Amino acid sequence: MTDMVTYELEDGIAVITVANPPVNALGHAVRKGLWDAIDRFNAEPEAKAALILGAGKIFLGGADISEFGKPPKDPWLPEVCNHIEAATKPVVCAIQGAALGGGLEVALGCHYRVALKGAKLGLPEVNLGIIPGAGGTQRTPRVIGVKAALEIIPAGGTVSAERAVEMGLADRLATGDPRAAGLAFAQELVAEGAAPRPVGQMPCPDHDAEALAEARALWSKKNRGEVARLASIDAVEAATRLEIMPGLEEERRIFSEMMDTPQRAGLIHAFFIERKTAKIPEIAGVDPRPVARIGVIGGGTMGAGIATAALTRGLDVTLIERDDASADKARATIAKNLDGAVKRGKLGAAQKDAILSDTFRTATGYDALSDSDLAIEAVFEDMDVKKAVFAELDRVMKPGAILATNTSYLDVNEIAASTSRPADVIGLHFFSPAHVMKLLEVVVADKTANDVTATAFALAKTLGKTAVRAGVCDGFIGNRILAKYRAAADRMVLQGASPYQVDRAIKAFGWPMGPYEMGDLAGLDIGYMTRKRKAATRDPRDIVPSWADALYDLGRLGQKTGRGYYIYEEGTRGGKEDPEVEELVAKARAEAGIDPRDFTDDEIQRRYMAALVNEAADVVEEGIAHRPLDVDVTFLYGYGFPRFRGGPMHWADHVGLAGLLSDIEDYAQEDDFFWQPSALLKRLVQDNATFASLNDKG
Ligand code: T1G
Repeated sequence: MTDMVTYELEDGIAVITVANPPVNALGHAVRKGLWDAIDRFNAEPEAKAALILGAGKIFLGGADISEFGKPPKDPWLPEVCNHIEAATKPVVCAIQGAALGGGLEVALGCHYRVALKGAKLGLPEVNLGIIPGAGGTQRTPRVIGVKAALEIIPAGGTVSAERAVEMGLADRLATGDPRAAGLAFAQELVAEGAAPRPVGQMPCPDHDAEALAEARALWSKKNRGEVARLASIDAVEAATRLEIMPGLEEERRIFSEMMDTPQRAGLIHAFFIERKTAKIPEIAGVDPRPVARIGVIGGGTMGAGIATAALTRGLDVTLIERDDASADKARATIAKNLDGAVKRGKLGAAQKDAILSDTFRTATGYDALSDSDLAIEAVFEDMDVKKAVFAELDRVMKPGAILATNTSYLDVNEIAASTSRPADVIGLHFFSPAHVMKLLEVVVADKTANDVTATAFALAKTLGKTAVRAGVCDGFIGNRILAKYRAAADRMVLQGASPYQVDRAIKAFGWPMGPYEMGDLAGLDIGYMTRKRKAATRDPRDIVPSWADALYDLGRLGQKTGRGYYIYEEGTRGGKEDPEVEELVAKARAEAGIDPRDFTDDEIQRRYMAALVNEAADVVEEGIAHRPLDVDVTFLYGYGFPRFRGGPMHWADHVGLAGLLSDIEDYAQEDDFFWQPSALLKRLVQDNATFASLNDKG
């Protein structure tokens, strides 16, 4: 055994416990320990059955992802599972908290399984760009059938302990201590003379052609572009025609194929970086201020969304509106949001009622916030309006309370300076809908105290969001970069690409929408207002998409008016291309004296991404984003960047920074105003370095 796997005999049961905090990952030492423990169990006549346990809050969290990409060391996990299964006496496991990936595969190598209430059992491998590689695709369908296995494996999903027992994935449901539950079950099995029940020896599951076809159809559309989900279906199908050993070989073949894909690298990068954004020096070891009661100022879409996010996570919310009618409207919006959470199974109906009667209230006077721990305003995006709100907050809120703004671009330093307590002021930039989108940009102003920043990150965790630290600039991280690649798209349209071709090419790259569909969704008035706001300081060499202003003048604001770049008809999904838009673009080209040229989809993707990465490099260079990984997380969680590509900076490393820089230098030949190669990008190329090399920055 190793010190990560202990073996003790208790009343004839060999209790084998894995202890590898924090998640009992099945690293080499654990695998070796399990292998040796089973050898000892087989050789020990006093041991009539074995019980495998995971110490701490979860059973086994899966293979050790940090070992991926390194040469695997014997014994491999599939062999450990086979070794457990081949034990000469019954092996039981007790699952608390989670049995995920290899963790569930170890459980399936056992002969019997008891699941503790609250435990999650699942095979999330496809979320990492691989497939279950230790028997999961072969044993799961043998135990629960192909249809049920396809409910879990290509989805990378989990099932509850109750559902696992219903499906037959676990034999028993228990409560309390996993060791006691496991021992009781093991003793029962010994008493009834139960024999080992190797899953691998169960017959091949029926070839459910319909379920396989349905799964293939579903996963060809969902998570578009990801290969592992479809490959996992092939592995499940193999179980219907191959005995266990050839089936395990086929699974290993497909697993190894997936391990070599850039998607695996991208998805694992995404897995690790989402846990790193909170690891920044300024809050290391800093205690957050307690936040139990918050105030929200403004009950529009954003304010109501923020209030909903806080309420569903147990916070007490007082929402301030200017009058009773607006307050009632906000309450109705929040009630509707809560209904959605109930429908999605995220909230119980009784919880919703309790929220609306107990922890949520509205008021029309700021004095109602006198005992709030934090207030966040989501009022009209105008500096004077914001300053007036902050003056009131400054007047009424208790010492130590935090004053936050949800502004998406205004200068948080200027807002802070308008109060008597700039150290307590911070930006909390939510993304709409605020109760759904995971990203929260924590905008740290010059005078923001570190414990206020720490409180913002703690609040994000409470709200189930992923926080990214951002510095103060126009648009912070995401919107500043968005403005750049959005402008690159407009330049391509002016040069000859159709907006519709741009959208198609960008969706083919893996984005959920192209820039023009996105504009129609968000509302073309937003872009119009931004252009007007920047008009006074616009460089004369810059271009303005006059066709976009024309659409605004025509009242074509996108989906909300039934027409924008696309025509939206009742009852039809998506929009239809609009020849009138093409005419507006042609007019703009003529006015600019441009003879339109063709673009390939590849060039559209390259230019769009080059603009994104180049601006992102500046954002990192200026310290607006702490590291490239913070840009990756921003785009994965706030802008729908395809997760299998790991984030824009990971993608840039993958395609090669030198090639990107060379493209940008070529583009600069035609337009050295818009295309200015980032100093950081040039430095990295010169040093033959990558963005990843900057991610370990403390
Ligand atoms: N390997 C290595 N490190 C892991 C890990 C893993 N499997 N899971 C978590 N960590 C780290 C994580 O990075 C963080 O590190 C710390 O543990 C706490 O994590 C052959 C090949 C288990 C539900 O996909 O879903 O098995 O930031 O904050 O909220 O078929 O972690 O502290 O330095 O998330 O309590 C399949 C992934 C692997 C499970 C616990 N398994 N992990 O949540 O803690 S592939 C997974 C989770 C596989 C086999 C294949 C969650 C959790 P740090 P945490 P948590």
